[in-house]
Amino acid sequence: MGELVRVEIDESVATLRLNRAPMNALDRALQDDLAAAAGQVAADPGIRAVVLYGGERLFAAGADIKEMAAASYPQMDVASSRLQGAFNAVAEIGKPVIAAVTGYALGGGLELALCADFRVLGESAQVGQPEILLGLIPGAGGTQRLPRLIGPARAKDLIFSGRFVRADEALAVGLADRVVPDDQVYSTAVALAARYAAGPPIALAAAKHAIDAGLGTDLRTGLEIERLGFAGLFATEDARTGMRSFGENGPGKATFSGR
Ligand code: CO8
Repeated sequence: MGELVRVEIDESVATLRLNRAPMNALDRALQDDLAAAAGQVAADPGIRAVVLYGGERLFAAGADIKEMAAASYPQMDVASSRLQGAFNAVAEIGKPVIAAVTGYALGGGLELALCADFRVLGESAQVGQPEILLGLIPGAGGTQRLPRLIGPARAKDLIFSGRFVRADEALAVGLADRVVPDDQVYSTAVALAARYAAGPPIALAAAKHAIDAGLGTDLRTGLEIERLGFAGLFATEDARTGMRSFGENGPGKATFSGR
């Protein structure tokens, strides 16, 4: 597997660790490694939750501006499609995914964190979509995933201004789910991941799919996605186990096999 995104597995939690000093700039090679790593953790039934991590110093400073600067329109048409494909592979991992954000998450770095289900930020983290300062707009999901998360007006403020947002503001607008001391970012994210990892994986995948696919559609279609997912779980051993355990031992005592 690639050196620019390491897959580190500890029991049922996998960490996708960005590893491109000094800024984890998301060049083409890192994007390819990211897509491969997302595919690996998605396909491995032993992995039940995932942490995205850029290391103790920073999450990622965005696309590699130096690589991007020379691109023509036709080249960027292909390159932006490849980057969105890699990010979509992360967003579509059918397991709980938590971004552990220290330092900067900017541009494509923030857009990668937006592909996670939750974001844990360190107290000195700063996030933003500074593409406008380059004469650009976000190209890896920022104009779509950010307004869905924090609302259109707040997203427009960040995208129009390019300003950096500190952790307390990120928490207030729902861009961060938890803010913790910098040295506890990774351990907090792993603990959160481990908690979700104990749940029934097929039901977790169905819940994530129903929410994410439902948000992209109208209410009636979303409700139908939910209904089909709900009914489908009656084909799983975990649903039998969960409901039987409730009858025998009360709520929240079941151990799930993942079948
Ligand atoms: N790309 C390439 N190199 C970078 C990047 C980057 N995104 N960010 C920093 N660097 C480089 C700097 O040029 C510098 O290199 P050198 O040492 O050779 O001069 C080195 O990293 C250290 O950077 P600084 O000296 O600037 O460090 P500071 O601590 O002063 O500042 C910042 C750190 C705040 C992160 C600052 O470097 C910065 O603002 N970086 C740019 C952030 C940015 O604009 N990100 C958005 C990029 S565009 C994007 O992500 C679009 C995504 C979709 C595109 C789809 C295309 C495929």
